[in-house]
Amino acid sequence: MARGMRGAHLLFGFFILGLTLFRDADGQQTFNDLTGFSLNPPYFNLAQGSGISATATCGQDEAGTPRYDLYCKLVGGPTNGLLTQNIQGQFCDYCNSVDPNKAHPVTNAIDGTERWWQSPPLSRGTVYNEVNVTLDLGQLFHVAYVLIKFANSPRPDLWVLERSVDNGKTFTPWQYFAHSARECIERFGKQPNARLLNDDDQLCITEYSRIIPLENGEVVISLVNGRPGAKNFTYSPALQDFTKATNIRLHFLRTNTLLGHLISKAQRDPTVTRRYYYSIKDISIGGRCVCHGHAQMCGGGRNPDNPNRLCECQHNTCGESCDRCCPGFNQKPWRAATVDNPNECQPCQCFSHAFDCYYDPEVEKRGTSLDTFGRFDGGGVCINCQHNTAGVNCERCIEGFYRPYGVPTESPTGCIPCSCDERTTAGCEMGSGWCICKPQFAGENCDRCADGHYYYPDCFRYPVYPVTTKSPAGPIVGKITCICDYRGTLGGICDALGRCLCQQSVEGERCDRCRPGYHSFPNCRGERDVNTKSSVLLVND
Ligand SMILES: [Ca+2]
Repeated sequence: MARGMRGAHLLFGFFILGLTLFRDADGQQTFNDLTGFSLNPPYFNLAQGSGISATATCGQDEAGTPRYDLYCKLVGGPTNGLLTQNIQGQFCDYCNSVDPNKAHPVTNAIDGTERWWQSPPLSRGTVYNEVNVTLDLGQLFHVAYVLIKFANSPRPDLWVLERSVDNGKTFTPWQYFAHSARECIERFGKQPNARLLNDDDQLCITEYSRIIPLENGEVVISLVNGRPGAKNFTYSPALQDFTKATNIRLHFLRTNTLLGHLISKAQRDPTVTRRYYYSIKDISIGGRCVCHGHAQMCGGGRNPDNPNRLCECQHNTCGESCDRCCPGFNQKPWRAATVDNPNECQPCQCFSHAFDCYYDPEVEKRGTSLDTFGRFDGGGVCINCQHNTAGVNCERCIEGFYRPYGVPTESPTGCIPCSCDERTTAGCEMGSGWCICKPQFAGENCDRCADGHYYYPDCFRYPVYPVTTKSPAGPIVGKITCICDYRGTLGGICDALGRCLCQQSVEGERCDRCRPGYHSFPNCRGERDVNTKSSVLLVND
C-alpha cells in the first residue's frame, strides 16, 4: 500500500512537472496565459485506453496456447510461504494463461491494478531475453514522460525505449538503457549519461540497469525535462518533434542476473534461468494531443467512450491534430499557433456563393484575392462558385451573365443573362449589360469586322506567316501580315511566303484588280466569259 502511494505521488509530481515543462519563459499566472496565444490541452495518462501487445508472455506459447511455465523469484522464499511454492529456498510459482490467478497477460501492465505482465522465464529458452512490449496510442501525441513500475523481477539489464510516429510501421530509439558505460558505447554508440545538448539527443542511461531493487523497481524517463527547449516548448520544433509518438515500444534485450551474464554455463541451468524474466506492474505515459497550439481540450472529456482523443480545435482549424484550416478558411496558409500569434485560419471572401476555398501562393503574390475585410490580402481561391458566378472571390458573373448596377455582390440572384447576339458577342458589361463584341467584330452592334479581319459575318483573321528576312546585321526572324483583298483571293488568301493567292481573273500584289481582258472588279467579267469565278489556283509570280 505504501508503495502504491509512493507511485501515485511520483506520478502526481510528474504531472505538475509536466505542466511546468510546457510553460513558457515569461511565467504568468494561469495555464493559458503561460502559453500566450498558443492553446494546449492538459496532460493525461495515455497508457489508459491504449492498445498493448507483447511478443511473448509467461503461461502461453507463441500461438497463444496456454502452458505451464515454472518461474522463481530472485528474492529468497518466504519462511511462512506455502510449501509448494518453496523449492530449495526459492520462492516459485507457475504461469498459465487459462487460470485467472496464474495468468499474466500484457494488458495487466496498463490495468491500474497490482496485477502484472510477465515474460517467459529464460529456462524456456534464452531467446526470451529479447521481448517487445508495444503500446499503440491510437493517434499522434506529445509524450512528456514514461514511468514503468516493474513487478516481481529486477529492472531489465539492457533495453531500448523506442517510438513510432507512423502508427507502428517504423520505430526509432528514444532512450537507451545499459548496465555499463562500456555497453552504451559498444552496443549503442552513445556516450553514457551524457549532458543533454540538443532537444533530440538520445541518452544512454546506466542507473536503471542496477539489479537492486530485486523487485518493484521503477524507471522514469522524462523526454522533455532538462532539454534546451523544455522551457520554450512552443518555440522548439525539434523538441516538439522529439516528443511525438503514435506507438511506444519497450525493446528488451537482456534480463538482469544475479551472477552476471558472463557465466554462460549458468544460462543453461534451468534452476538458475527460471529466475530470469521481465515483469511489469504498471506503465504510465504522460502526454497530450498534438494540436499545434490550436486546442485547449483533447476530446474524450466530452465523449469518454471515444477511443480517439481528438483535439477540440479552435482558431478555425480542423483535422485530428488541428493541422489544417477548416473548409472556407484558407485565405492564409495554415500555421501552428505561437506564443505571439494564434495564427488563426482566415475566412475566404466568396460573397456567399461558395462554401470552400483553397490557398494559392501565386494568387497572394499577384494580390488578386479579396479578404473579408475588403483588402487584397492572402491567397484564398473560392471553389465551385454558385449562382452563375466566377472568379477568385466569386465576385463576377460567368460569361453571358451580368450583374446590374446597384445589385449587391452577395445576391444569389444578382447575375442575370445578357441580352446580346451570341454569334457576335462575348457576354456583356458588368453593371450596364452592354454587349461586348467578340474580338473579330466591331461596331456598336458588333455588325462589322474588326481591324485585321474580313468577310462579315465570318470575319476571318488575315493570316500571318513567319518569314525570315535578310538585313545587313544578319538574318532577322519576324512576321508579316499578308494584306490581300479577300474579294480577289482564293482559299488560304496567302501562301507560305506571304504572297496573295489571286483568283483566275484577278491580279496584283494584293489581288485587287482584274487581269487584262477582264473588268468590273471584284467580279472581273471577260468579254466572252460572263461570270467567271473559276477555282483554278494561280500563284502570281
Ligand atoms: Ca497492473
